[in-house]
Amino acid sequence: MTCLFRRPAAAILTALLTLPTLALAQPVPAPEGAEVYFISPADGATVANPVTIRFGLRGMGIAPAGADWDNTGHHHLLVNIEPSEIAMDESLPATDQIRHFGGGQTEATLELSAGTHTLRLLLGDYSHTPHDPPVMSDPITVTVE
Ligand SMILES: [Cu+2]
Repeated sequence: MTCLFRRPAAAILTALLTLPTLALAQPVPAPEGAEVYFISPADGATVANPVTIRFGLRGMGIAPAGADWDNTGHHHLLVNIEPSEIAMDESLPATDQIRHFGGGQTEATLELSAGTHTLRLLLGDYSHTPHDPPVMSDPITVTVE
């Protein structure tokens, strides 16, 4: 008899405890019209090391990682990685191919190996998770001498 009452209570308690967690795990919505793009280099450019890359953002603000502010995010530079290889609903790993600028940087100067590289910018929220839908630039190709 008691068990019959305890089980639904446990189920409700579990639901109550789980719901906020699920809500937190939801991707942060991207505002309508948000756009991330490369200011430089230009698509198809030939560049020399060190390469300075300037990040552009329209319709959103920059916030450092950890700052959960509405309509903000921080830049990630994708180097030779296809969006289909990235889980867009979880925190982005930090790798050579996914570089984080969690300080809110709007440009970076870095060394790239000689050859042709495909670059993209992808905004992440306070927890490094892409927004919904992801705010990602068109790819650019640069050739490093
Ligand atoms: Cu990040």
